Amino acid sequence: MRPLTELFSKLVEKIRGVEYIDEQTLQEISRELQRSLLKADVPLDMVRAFTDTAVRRIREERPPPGIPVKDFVIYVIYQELVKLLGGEAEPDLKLPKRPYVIMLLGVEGSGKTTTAAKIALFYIKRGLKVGVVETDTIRPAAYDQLKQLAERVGARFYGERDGNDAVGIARRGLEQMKGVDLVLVDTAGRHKNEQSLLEEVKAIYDAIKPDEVMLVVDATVGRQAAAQAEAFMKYVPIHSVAITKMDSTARGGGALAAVAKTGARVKFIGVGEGVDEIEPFSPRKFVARVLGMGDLETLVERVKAVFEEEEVLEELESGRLDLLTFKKQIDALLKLGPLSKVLELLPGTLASKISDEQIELSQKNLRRWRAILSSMTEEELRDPSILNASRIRRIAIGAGVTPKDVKDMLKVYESMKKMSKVLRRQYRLGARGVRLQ
Ligand SMILES: Nc1nc2c(ncn2[C@@H]2O[C@H](COP(=O)(O)OP(=O)(O)OP(=O)(O)O)[C@@H](O)[C@H]2O)c(=O)[nH]1
Ligand SMILES: [Mg+2]
Repeated sequence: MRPLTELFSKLVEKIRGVEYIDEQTLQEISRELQRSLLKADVPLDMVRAFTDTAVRRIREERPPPGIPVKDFVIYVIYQELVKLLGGEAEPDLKLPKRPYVIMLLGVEGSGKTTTAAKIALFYIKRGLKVGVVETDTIRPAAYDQLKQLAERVGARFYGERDGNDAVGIARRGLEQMKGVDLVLVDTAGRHKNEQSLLEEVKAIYDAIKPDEVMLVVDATVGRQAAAQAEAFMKYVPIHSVAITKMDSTARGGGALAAVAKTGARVKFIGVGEGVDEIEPFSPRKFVARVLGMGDLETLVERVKAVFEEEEVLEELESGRLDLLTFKKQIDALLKLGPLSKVLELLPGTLASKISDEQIELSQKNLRRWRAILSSMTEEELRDPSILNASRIRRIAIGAGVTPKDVKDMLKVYESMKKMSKVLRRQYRLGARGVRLQ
Protein backbone atom coordinates (compact mmCIF):
# COMPACT_ATOMS: atom_id res chain seq x y z
CA MET A 1 0.00 0.00 0.00
CA ARG A 2 2.84 2.40 0.84
CA PRO A 3 4.00 3.10 -2.73
CA LEU A 4 0.51 3.91 -3.94
CA THR A 5 -0.33 5.95 -0.87
CA GLU A 6 2.85 7.99 -1.29
CA LEU A 7 2.03 8.68 -4.91
CA PHE A 8 -1.45 10.00 -4.22
CA SER A 9 -0.92 11.75 -0.92
CA LYS A 10 1.59 13.94 -2.77
CA LEU A 11 -1.15 14.92 -5.18
CA VAL A 12 -3.52 15.72 -2.34
CA GLU A 13 -0.86 17.82 -0.62
CA LYS A 14 -0.34 19.71 -3.83
CA ILE A 15 -4.03 20.49 -4.17
CA ARG A 16 -4.22 21.58 -0.54
CA GLY A 17 -1.19 23.80 -1.11
CA VAL A 18 -2.48 25.87 -4.02
CA GLU A 19 -3.75 29.36 -3.25
CA TYR A 20 -6.95 29.09 -5.19
CA ILE A 21 -8.11 27.05 -8.11
CA ASP A 22 -8.22 28.76 -11.48
CA GLU A 23 -7.96 27.30 -14.97
CA GLN A 24 -4.16 27.13 -14.81
CA THR A 25 -4.01 25.30 -11.48
CA LEU A 26 -6.76 23.01 -12.67
CA GLN A 27 -4.59 22.07 -15.66
CA GLU A 28 -1.65 21.47 -13.32
CA ILE A 29 -3.77 19.27 -11.08
CA SER A 30 -4.95 17.38 -14.15
CA ARG A 31 -1.38 16.77 -15.33
CA GLU A 32 -0.26 15.68 -11.88
CA LEU A 33 -3.23 13.35 -11.69
CA GLN A 34 -2.30 11.84 -15.05
CA ARG A 35 1.29 11.36 -13.96
CA SER A 36 0.23 9.60 -10.77
CA LEU A 37 -2.19 7.31 -12.56
CA LEU A 38 0.38 6.41 -15.21
CA LYS A 39 2.96 5.66 -12.53
CA ALA A 40 0.40 3.35 -10.99
CA ASP A 41 0.26 1.66 -14.42
CA VAL A 42 -3.38 2.49 -15.07
CA PRO A 43 -4.02 1.94 -18.81
CA LEU A 44 -3.65 5.12 -20.84
CA ASP A 45 -7.20 5.22 -22.17
CA MET A 46 -8.54 4.92 -18.65
CA VAL A 47 -6.22 7.72 -17.48
CA ARG A 48 -7.46 10.02 -20.23
CA ALA A 49 -11.11 9.29 -19.59
CA PHE A 50 -10.54 9.71 -15.88
CA THR A 51 -8.91 13.12 -16.03
CA ASP A 52 -11.38 14.38 -18.63
CA THR A 53 -14.31 13.51 -16.40
CA ALA A 54 -12.71 14.81 -13.22
CA VAL A 55 -11.70 18.12 -14.79
CA ARG A 56 -15.11 18.58 -16.38
CA ARG A 57 -16.87 17.92 -13.11
CA ILE A 58 -14.61 20.33 -11.23
CA ARG A 59 -15.29 22.98 -13.82
CA GLU A 60 -19.02 22.47 -14.08
CA GLU A 61 -20.17 21.42 -10.68
CA ARG A 62 -20.56 23.89 -7.91
CA PRO A 63 -19.20 22.98 -4.50
CA PRO A 64 -21.98 22.80 -1.96
CA PRO A 65 -22.21 25.79 0.39
CA GLY A 66 -19.61 25.76 3.12
CA ILE A 67 -17.34 23.29 1.34
CA PRO A 68 -14.00 24.83 0.33
CA VAL A 69 -13.19 24.41 -3.36
CA LYS A 70 -10.04 22.43 -2.57
CA ASP A 71 -12.01 19.90 -0.56
CA PHE A 72 -14.50 19.69 -3.37
CA VAL A 73 -11.71 18.98 -5.90
CA ILE A 74 -10.40 16.19 -3.70
CA TYR A 75 -13.91 14.89 -3.23
CA VAL A 76 -14.45 14.69 -7.01
CA ILE A 77 -11.12 12.87 -7.45
CA TYR A 78 -12.10 10.51 -4.64
CA GLN A 79 -15.46 9.74 -6.26
CA GLU A 80 -13.95 9.16 -9.69
CA LEU A 81 -11.21 6.92 -8.29
CA VAL A 82 -13.84 4.82 -6.54
CA LYS A 83 -15.63 4.45 -9.87
CA LEU A 84 -12.36 3.54 -11.58
CA LEU A 85 -11.70 0.76 -9.08
CA GLY A 86 -15.08 -0.90 -9.25
CA GLY A 87 -17.66 1.39 -7.64
CA GLU A 88 -19.37 1.85 -4.32
CA ALA A 89 -20.37 -1.74 -3.61
CA GLU A 90 -18.71 -3.39 -0.65
CA PRO A 91 -17.22 -6.88 -1.10
CA ASP A 92 -19.61 -9.74 -0.52
CA LEU A 93 -17.95 -12.03 1.99
CA LYS A 94 -20.91 -14.20 2.82
CA LEU A 95 -20.72 -17.89 2.12
CA PRO A 96 -24.14 -18.76 0.71
CA LYS A 97 -23.81 -22.52 1.25
CA ARG A 98 -21.94 -25.06 3.36
CA PRO A 99 -19.44 -26.23 2.45
CA TYR A 100 -18.60 -23.40 0.12
CA VAL A 101 -15.79 -24.27 -2.26
CA ILE A 102 -13.37 -21.69 -3.65
CA MET A 103 -10.81 -22.75 -6.23
CA LEU A 104 -7.75 -20.53 -6.55
CA LEU A 105 -5.87 -20.21 -9.79
CA GLY A 106 -3.26 -17.97 -11.32
CA VAL A 107 0.15 -17.91 -12.93
CA GLU A 108 3.30 -19.12 -11.22
CA GLY A 109 4.28 -17.25 -8.10
CA SER A 110 1.24 -14.99 -8.09
CA GLY A 111 0.51 -15.86 -4.46
CA LYS A 112 -2.15 -18.57 -4.67
CA THR A 113 -0.90 -20.78 -1.86
CA THR A 114 -0.28 -17.87 0.50
CA THR A 115 -3.67 -16.39 -0.34
CA ALA A 116 -5.39 -19.72 0.34
CA ALA A 117 -3.89 -19.71 3.84
CA LYS A 118 -4.75 -16.04 4.35
CA ILE A 119 -8.39 -16.50 3.36
CA ALA A 120 -8.56 -19.60 5.54
CA LEU A 121 -7.37 -17.58 8.53
CA PHE A 122 -9.71 -14.70 7.64
CA TYR A 123 -12.74 -16.99 7.99
CA ILE A 124 -11.34 -19.02 10.90
CA LYS A 125 -11.11 -15.75 12.84
CA ARG A 126 -14.81 -15.32 12.11
CA GLY A 127 -15.59 -18.64 13.68
CA LEU A 128 -15.82 -20.91 10.63
CA LYS A 129 -14.27 -24.31 10.02
CA VAL A 130 -12.00 -24.11 7.01
CA GLY A 131 -10.13 -26.71 4.98
CA VAL A 132 -7.48 -26.39 2.30
CA VAL A 133 -6.62 -28.80 -0.50
CA GLU A 134 -3.29 -28.77 -2.35
CA THR A 135 -3.54 -30.01 -5.94
CA ASP A 136 -0.14 -28.76 -7.12
CA THR A 137 1.73 -31.88 -8.23
CA ILE A 138 4.32 -30.02 -10.28
CA ARG A 139 6.32 -28.11 -7.68
CA PRO A 140 7.69 -30.61 -5.14
CA ALA A 141 7.60 -28.22 -2.16
CA ALA A 142 3.97 -27.16 -2.71
CA TYR A 143 2.55 -29.91 -0.48
CA ASP A 144 4.75 -29.00 2.50
CA GLN A 145 4.19 -25.28 1.99
CA LEU A 146 0.41 -25.44 2.26
CA LYS A 147 0.46 -28.17 4.93
CA GLN A 148 2.61 -25.97 7.17
CA LEU A 149 0.52 -22.89 6.51
CA ALA A 150 -2.64 -24.86 7.28
CA GLU A 151 -1.20 -25.97 10.61
CA ARG A 152 -0.24 -22.43 11.42
CA VAL A 153 -3.69 -20.96 10.77
CA GLY A 154 -5.67 -23.92 12.11
CA ALA A 155 -7.18 -25.17 8.86
CA ARG A 156 -7.79 -28.81 7.93
CA PHE A 157 -5.43 -29.97 5.19
CA TYR A 158 -5.59 -32.49 2.39
CA GLY A 159 -2.88 -33.27 -0.14
CA GLU A 160 -0.94 -36.21 -1.58
CA ARG A 161 2.78 -35.76 -1.19
CA ASP A 162 3.87 -37.81 -4.16
CA GLY A 163 0.66 -37.73 -6.13
CA ASN A 164 0.50 -36.78 -9.76
CA ASP A 165 -3.24 -36.74 -10.38
CA ALA A 166 -4.39 -33.18 -9.62
CA VAL A 167 -8.02 -33.86 -10.54
CA GLY A 168 -8.15 -36.95 -8.30
CA ILE A 169 -6.57 -35.06 -5.40
CA ALA A 170 -9.16 -32.31 -5.73
CA ARG A 171 -12.01 -34.85 -5.68
CA ARG A 172 -10.65 -36.85 -2.77
CA GLY A 173 -9.83 -33.62 -0.94
CA LEU A 174 -13.43 -32.46 -1.08
CA GLU A 175 -14.61 -35.86 0.17
CA GLN A 176 -12.34 -35.44 3.20
CA MET A 177 -13.84 -32.08 4.07
CA LYS A 178 -17.20 -33.14 5.49
CA GLY A 179 -18.43 -30.74 8.17
CA VAL A 180 -16.18 -27.93 6.98
CA ASP A 181 -17.77 -24.53 6.17
CA LEU A 182 -15.30 -23.39 3.57
CA VAL A 183 -12.86 -25.31 1.38
CA LEU A 184 -10.06 -23.60 -0.52
CA VAL A 185 -8.61 -25.60 -3.39
CA ASP A 186 -5.10 -24.48 -4.32
CA THR A 187 -3.81 -25.23 -7.82
CA ALA A 188 -0.42 -25.29 -9.51
CA GLY A 189 0.98 -22.22 -11.23
CA ARG A 190 3.97 -23.82 -12.84
CA HIS A 191 3.50 -25.99 -15.91
CA LYS A 192 5.47 -26.78 -19.01
CA ASN A 193 3.48 -24.10 -20.83
CA GLU A 194 0.46 -21.89 -20.45
CA GLN A 195 -1.70 -24.26 -22.44
CA SER A 196 -1.13 -27.18 -20.09
CA LEU A 197 -1.72 -24.95 -17.05
CA LEU A 198 -5.05 -23.78 -18.45
CA GLU A 199 -6.06 -27.31 -19.35
CA GLU A 200 -5.33 -28.65 -15.89
CA VAL A 201 -7.28 -25.78 -14.33
CA LYS A 202 -10.23 -26.60 -16.56
CA ALA A 203 -10.05 -30.31 -15.75
CA ILE A 204 -10.10 -29.61 -11.99
CA TYR A 205 -12.92 -27.12 -12.48
CA ASP A 206 -15.02 -29.64 -14.41
CA ALA A 207 -14.39 -32.33 -11.81
CA ILE A 208 -15.28 -30.40 -8.65
CA LYS A 209 -17.49 -27.56 -9.95
CA PRO A 210 -16.43 -25.08 -7.24
CA ASP A 211 -18.87 -22.41 -6.04
CA GLU A 212 -16.35 -19.70 -6.74
CA VAL A 213 -13.28 -19.46 -8.93
CA MET A 214 -10.82 -16.90 -7.65
CA LEU A 215 -8.04 -15.61 -9.83
CA VAL A 216 -4.90 -14.62 -7.95
CA VAL A 217 -2.87 -11.85 -9.57
CA ASP A 218 0.42 -10.32 -8.49
CA ALA A 219 0.10 -6.52 -8.25
CA THR A 220 3.47 -5.98 -9.91
CA VAL A 221 2.01 -7.02 -13.28
CA GLY A 222 -0.03 -3.81 -13.21
CA ARG A 223 -2.40 -3.36 -16.12
CA GLN A 224 -1.39 -6.80 -17.47
CA ALA A 225 -3.75 -8.19 -14.84
CA ALA A 226 -6.55 -7.78 -17.36
CA ALA A 227 -4.80 -9.99 -19.93
CA GLN A 228 -4.25 -12.68 -17.29
CA ALA A 229 -7.90 -12.56 -16.29
CA GLU A 230 -9.02 -12.77 -19.90
CA ALA A 231 -6.74 -15.73 -20.66
CA PHE A 232 -8.21 -17.74 -17.77
CA MET A 233 -11.75 -16.60 -18.54
CA LYS A 234 -11.58 -18.43 -21.84
CA TYR A 235 -11.34 -21.69 -19.92
CA VAL A 236 -13.26 -21.22 -16.70
CA PRO A 237 -15.54 -18.53 -15.29
CA ILE A 238 -13.72 -16.10 -13.00
CA HIS A 239 -15.98 -15.07 -10.13
CA SER A 240 -13.56 -13.04 -8.08
CA VAL A 241 -10.00 -11.79 -8.03
CA ALA A 242 -7.38 -11.46 -5.32
CA ILE A 243 -4.54 -9.05 -5.96
CA THR A 244 -1.43 -9.83 -3.94
CA LYS A 245 1.69 -7.87 -3.03
CA MET A 246 -0.13 -4.53 -2.92
CA ASP A 247 2.45 -3.62 -0.31
CA SER A 248 5.34 -3.78 -2.71
CA THR A 249 4.36 -1.70 -5.75
CA ALA A 250 2.29 1.26 -6.91
CA ARG A 251 1.37 -0.77 -9.98
CA GLY A 252 -1.34 -2.42 -7.91
CA GLY A 253 -3.44 0.62 -8.80
CA GLY A 254 -3.26 -0.31 -12.47
CA ALA A 255 -3.97 -3.94 -11.68
CA LEU A 256 -7.12 -2.96 -9.76
CA ALA A 257 -8.33 -0.61 -12.49
CA ALA A 258 -7.62 -3.09 -15.28
CA VAL A 259 -9.44 -5.88 -13.46
CA ALA A 260 -12.42 -3.61 -12.73
CA LYS A 261 -12.64 -2.87 -16.44
CA THR A 262 -12.97 -6.57 -17.32
CA GLY A 263 -16.04 -6.65 -15.10
CA ALA A 264 -14.45 -9.07 -12.64
CA ARG A 265 -14.70 -8.18 -8.97
CA VAL A 266 -11.64 -7.79 -6.76
CA LYS A 267 -12.55 -9.40 -3.47
CA PHE A 268 -9.32 -9.44 -1.49
CA ILE A 269 -5.98 -7.69 -1.60
CA GLY A 270 -2.78 -9.08 -0.14
CA VAL A 271 -0.79 -6.46 1.73
CA GLY A 272 2.20 -8.38 3.09
CA GLU A 273 3.78 -11.79 3.48
CA GLY A 274 2.19 -12.59 6.84
CA VAL A 275 -0.84 -14.89 6.93
CA ASP A 276 -2.98 -12.13 8.41
CA GLU A 277 -1.97 -9.58 5.80
CA ILE A 278 -5.08 -9.70 3.67
CA GLU A 279 -8.01 -7.29 3.41
CA PRO A 280 -11.41 -7.44 1.77
CA PHE A 281 -11.25 -4.93 -1.05
CA SER A 282 -13.56 -1.97 -0.64
CA PRO A 283 -12.91 0.68 -3.31
CA ARG A 284 -14.22 3.41 -0.98
CA LYS A 285 -12.03 2.59 1.98
CA PHE A 286 -9.08 1.84 -0.27
CA VAL A 287 -9.24 5.17 -2.09
CA ALA A 288 -9.71 7.11 1.13
CA ARG A 289 -6.53 5.50 2.44
CA VAL A 290 -4.59 6.00 -0.76
CA LEU A 291 -5.49 9.68 -0.76
CA GLY A 292 -4.05 9.79 2.75
CA MET A 293 -7.20 11.25 4.19
CA GLY A 294 -8.45 10.02 7.51
CA ASP A 295 -11.16 12.67 7.46
CA LEU A 296 -12.44 11.76 4.04
CA GLU A 297 -15.42 9.82 5.26
CA THR A 298 -16.50 12.86 7.25
CA LEU A 299 -16.05 15.05 4.23
CA VAL A 300 -18.09 12.69 2.11
CA GLU A 301 -20.88 12.57 4.66
CA ARG A 302 -20.73 16.33 4.91
CA VAL A 303 -21.03 16.83 1.18
CA LYS A 304 -23.86 14.34 0.99
CA ALA A 305 -25.72 16.00 3.83
CA VAL A 306 -25.42 19.39 2.20
CA PHE A 307 -26.58 18.05 -1.13
CA GLU A 308 -29.57 16.51 0.55
CA GLU A 309 -30.26 19.87 2.13
CA GLU A 310 -29.97 21.56 -1.23
CA GLU A 311 -32.54 19.19 -2.69
CA VAL A 312 -34.94 20.10 0.06
CA LEU A 313 -34.26 23.80 -0.36
CA GLU A 314 -35.01 23.57 -4.02
CA GLU A 315 -38.33 22.03 -3.22
CA LEU A 316 -38.91 24.71 -0.60
CA GLU A 317 -38.25 27.45 -3.08
CA SER A 318 -40.52 26.02 -5.67
CA GLY A 319 -43.24 25.99 -3.01
CA ARG A 320 -43.42 22.22 -3.00
CA LEU A 321 -42.58 21.70 0.65
CA ASP A 322 -45.02 19.04 1.66
CA LEU A 323 -44.66 16.49 4.40
CA LEU A 324 -43.12 14.03 1.96
CA THR A 325 -40.11 16.31 1.55
CA PHE A 326 -40.04 16.86 5.28
CA LYS A 327 -39.99 13.10 5.80
CA LYS A 328 -37.17 12.69 3.30
CA GLN A 329 -35.08 15.21 5.18
CA ILE A 330 -35.73 13.47 8.49
CA ASP A 331 -34.77 10.12 6.99
CA ALA A 332 -31.56 11.68 5.67
CA LEU A 333 -30.76 13.18 9.07
CA LEU A 334 -31.41 9.91 10.85
CA LYS A 335 -29.11 8.10 8.47
CA LEU A 336 -26.27 10.43 9.38
CA GLY A 337 -26.18 9.37 13.02
CA PRO A 338 -25.83 11.46 16.17
CA LEU A 339 -27.47 14.75 15.42
CA SER A 340 -25.19 16.97 17.47
CA LYS A 341 -22.28 15.79 15.31
CA VAL A 342 -24.20 16.36 12.12
CA LEU A 343 -25.19 19.87 13.15
CA GLU A 344 -21.54 20.75 13.70
CA LEU A 345 -20.80 19.68 10.17
CA LEU A 346 -23.68 21.36 8.40
CA PRO A 347 -22.85 24.91 7.47
CA GLY A 348 -25.90 27.14 7.49
CA THR A 349 -28.24 24.27 7.81
CA LEU A 350 -31.95 24.36 8.17
CA ALA A 351 -31.66 22.98 11.65
CA SER A 352 -29.35 25.65 13.03
CA LYS A 353 -31.58 28.39 11.69
CA ILE A 354 -34.54 27.18 13.66
CA SER A 355 -34.49 28.25 17.28
CA ASP A 356 -34.15 25.74 20.08
CA GLU A 357 -37.59 26.52 21.46
CA GLN A 358 -39.22 25.78 18.18
CA ILE A 359 -37.74 22.36 17.98
CA GLU A 360 -35.86 20.35 20.45
CA LEU A 361 -33.78 18.68 17.83
CA SER A 362 -32.77 15.30 19.06
CA GLN A 363 -32.57 11.81 17.69
CA LYS A 364 -35.60 10.96 19.80
CA ASN A 365 -37.63 13.75 18.30
CA LEU A 366 -36.64 12.77 14.80
CA ARG A 367 -37.57 9.17 15.43
CA ARG A 368 -40.94 10.21 16.82
CA TRP A 369 -41.55 12.40 13.80
CA ARG A 370 -40.63 9.64 11.47
CA ALA A 371 -43.10 7.34 13.22
CA ILE A 372 -45.78 10.02 12.91
CA LEU A 373 -45.04 10.62 9.25
CA SER A 374 -45.05 6.87 8.60
CA SER A 375 -48.58 6.62 9.99
CA MET A 376 -49.88 9.17 7.52
CA THR A 377 -51.41 8.33 4.19
CA GLU A 378 -49.80 9.47 0.98
CA GLU A 379 -52.67 11.91 0.53
CA GLU A 380 -52.07 13.47 3.95
CA LEU A 381 -48.33 13.77 3.31
CA ARG A 382 -48.95 15.58 0.07
CA ASP A 383 -51.63 17.86 1.45
CA PRO A 384 -51.32 18.42 5.22
CA SER A 385 -54.21 20.90 5.14
CA ILE A 386 -56.66 17.99 5.22
CA LEU A 387 -55.46 16.95 8.67
CA ASN A 388 -58.42 17.35 11.02
CA ALA A 389 -58.83 16.23 14.62
CA SER A 390 -59.98 12.73 13.79
CA ARG A 391 -57.15 12.13 11.31
CA ILE A 392 -54.66 13.43 13.86
CA ARG A 393 -56.06 11.04 16.47
CA ARG A 394 -55.73 8.11 14.08
CA ILE A 395 -52.15 9.06 13.21
CA ALA A 396 -51.21 9.46 16.89
CA ILE A 397 -52.54 5.99 17.69
CA GLY A 398 -50.71 4.53 14.71
CA ALA A 399 -47.42 6.11 15.78
CA GLY A 400 -47.87 5.41 19.49
CA VAL A 401 -47.76 9.10 20.43
CA THR A 402 -50.24 11.70 21.68
CA PRO A 403 -52.26 13.95 19.36
CA LYS A 404 -50.27 16.84 20.85
CA ASP A 405 -47.05 15.28 19.54
CA VAL A 406 -48.55 15.22 16.07
CA LYS A 407 -49.63 18.85 16.35
CA ASP A 408 -46.18 19.90 17.62
CA MET A 409 -44.55 18.30 14.64
CA LEU A 410 -46.96 20.05 12.30
CA LYS A 411 -46.05 23.38 13.94
CA VAL A 412 -42.37 22.79 13.23
CA TYR A 413 -43.21 21.90 9.68
CA GLU A 414 -45.27 25.10 9.29
CA SER A 415 -42.49 27.32 10.64
CA MET A 416 -39.96 25.66 8.33
CA LYS A 417 -42.22 26.37 5.44
CA LYS A 418 -42.47 30.04 6.42
CA MET A 419 -38.76 30.38 6.85
CA SER A 420 -37.94 28.85 3.54
CA LYS A 421 -37.64 32.08 1.56
CA VAL A 422 -35.24 33.71 4.03
CA LEU A 423 -33.18 30.57 4.14
CA ARG A 424 -33.01 30.31 0.43
CA ARG A 425 -31.59 33.82 0.16
CA GLN A 426 -28.91 33.12 2.75
CA TYR A 427 -28.11 29.85 1.10
CA ARG A 428 -27.51 31.53 -2.24
CA LEU A 429 -25.19 34.09 -0.65
CA GLY A 430 -23.29 31.29 1.06
CA ALA A 431 -22.90 29.42 -2.17
CA ARG A 432 -21.43 32.36 -4.03
CA GLY A 433 -18.58 32.66 -1.54
CA VAL A 434 -17.05 29.34 -2.51
CA ARG A 435 -17.89 29.24 -6.16
CA LEU A 436 -15.15 28.14 -8.51
CA GLN A 437 -14.24 31.01 -10.78
N1 LIG B 1 4.94 -8.85 0.04
C1 LIG B 1 4.03 -9.77 -0.25
N2 LIG B 1 4.40 -10.99 -0.63
C2 LIG B 1 3.46 -11.90 -0.92
C3 LIG B 1 2.07 -11.61 -0.85
N3 LIG B 1 1.39 -12.71 -1.20
C4 LIG B 1 2.31 -13.66 -1.49
N4 LIG B 1 3.57 -13.18 -1.33
C5 LIG B 1 4.85 -13.88 -1.57
O1 LIG B 1 4.93 -14.28 -2.91
C6 LIG B 1 5.67 -15.48 -3.03
C7 LIG B 1 4.88 -16.49 -3.84
O2 LIG B 1 3.72 -16.86 -3.09
P1 LIG B 1 2.99 -18.26 -3.27
O3 LIG B 1 1.79 -18.21 -2.41
O4 LIG B 1 3.94 -19.39 -3.08
O5 LIG B 1 2.59 -18.17 -4.79
P2 LIG B 1 1.90 -19.29 -5.69
O6 LIG B 1 1.03 -18.62 -6.65
O7 LIG B 1 1.28 -20.32 -4.83
O8 LIG B 1 3.17 -19.88 -6.42
P3 LIG B 1 3.22 -21.25 -7.31
O9 LIG B 1 2.42 -22.24 -6.58
O10 LIG B 1 4.66 -21.58 -7.40
O11 LIG B 1 2.65 -20.88 -8.63
C8 LIG B 1 5.97 -15.92 -1.62
O12 LIG B 1 7.26 -15.56 -1.27
C9 LIG B 1 4.96 -15.15 -0.78
O13 LIG B 1 5.43 -14.91 0.53
C10 LIG B 1 1.70 -10.29 -0.44
O14 LIG B 1 0.52 -9.90 -0.37
N5 LIG B 1 2.72 -9.42 -0.16
MG1 LIG C 1 1.49 -22.40 -4.86
